[in-house]
Amino acid sequence: VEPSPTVPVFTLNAYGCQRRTPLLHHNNVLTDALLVLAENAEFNEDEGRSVAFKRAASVLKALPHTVRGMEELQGLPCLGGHSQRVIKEILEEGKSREVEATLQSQQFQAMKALTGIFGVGVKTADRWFREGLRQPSDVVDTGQKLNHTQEAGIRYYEDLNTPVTRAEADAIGQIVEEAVQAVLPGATITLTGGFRRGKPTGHDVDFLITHPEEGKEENLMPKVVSWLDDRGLLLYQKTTRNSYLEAKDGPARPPHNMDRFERCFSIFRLDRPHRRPEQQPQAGGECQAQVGGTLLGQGSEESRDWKAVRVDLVVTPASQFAFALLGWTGSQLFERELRRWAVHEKHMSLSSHALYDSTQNRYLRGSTEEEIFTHLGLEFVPPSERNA
Ligand code: DGT
Ligand code: MG
Repeated sequence: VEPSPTVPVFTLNAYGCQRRTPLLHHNNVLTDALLVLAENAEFNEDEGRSVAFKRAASVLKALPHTVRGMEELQGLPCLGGHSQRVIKEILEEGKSREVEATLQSQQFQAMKALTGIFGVGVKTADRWFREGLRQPSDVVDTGQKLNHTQEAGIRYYEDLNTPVTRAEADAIGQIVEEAVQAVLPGATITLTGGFRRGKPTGHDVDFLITHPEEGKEENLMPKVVSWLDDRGLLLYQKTTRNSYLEAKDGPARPPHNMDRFERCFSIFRLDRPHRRPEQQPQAGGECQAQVGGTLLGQGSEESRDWKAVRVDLVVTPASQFAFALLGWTGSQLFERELRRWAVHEKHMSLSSHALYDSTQNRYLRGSTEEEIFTHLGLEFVPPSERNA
């Protein structure tokens, strides 16, 4: 069908990393709906379907106008038949029956609540759902066997499901900065993840730690963690060593896109700022983390003067910093699209460590994100436009 001349035809590139996707866009009604279906597909372990809905939503996020009719979608990439049916129904009826039914479904609601527990993935949540569990309190009441991560996830459930604000992220940044300077002067920390893309809130706070002199960063993580732990600032932490030496398949091809940096998954105990100075605890005065008496339930809001916040710390050698920065800034879909572009369009393999060119059989250096985009033959996309 020829596009009618009165319809503004707007075209977009096919890969999310070729487009600029701002945080605020014009099609939230449509993208929210498609992302519900994407999440539901994830709960059903249908990754292909989930990615298809996410790609469709991402295209709508990059449009400079609000979509009002199906004819405006002509020529746009990544809009499969299912996504188009959902969009059409919303444009015509105001809502999609499939999306409404999903939101109302017991399975979706339970999976959302159960995967909302830190340390609980889709597989565990699904097993619990089949056993009749619907919410975190059911997990406690039925005495499910939990690992340490999940125990922390249950204990701090409410806090960890309350968005982290930018102010809280900055407060955590000051603490991490102090810790890093204390154990390795000259090391630097960089806020990445959603906050670097300009998001006002996040589910966690992501930091990269490096030192300009290659090698100086080795064994830094245990020292940073001890410094924080000694001051009672960590409610939970799990550190994984770097594992480049064990790698047999080269740094650009880590399995399952998991990277091999020294990494610490943690939960910080962040003091709430809205107290009078005389109520502040003495520095270092409280060494033990306060833990709620019962497993589930953190006491009333007023009784606590701190908040549990998820923080990811990653230590990277200087030579890999730009790759790590690009890899950790996200969005998740933007990252996925970058890797897909690299493989399918450039015969390259991109990770948070390196970029390998299979045509030239060599690694390509990159000391800035801009250089990496150039190697990939892509126009540079600033972090604030990577909200694919
Ligand atoms: P948020 O925290 O939900 O507000 O949103 P983001 O965008 O900060 O998402 P997050 O914190 O899950 O991850 C930040 C970025 O880091 C994400 O785009 C993908 C990347 N990332 C997460 N986990 C890993 C990992 O294990 N390895 C690598 N290489 N990248 C990861
Ligand atoms: Mg994050």
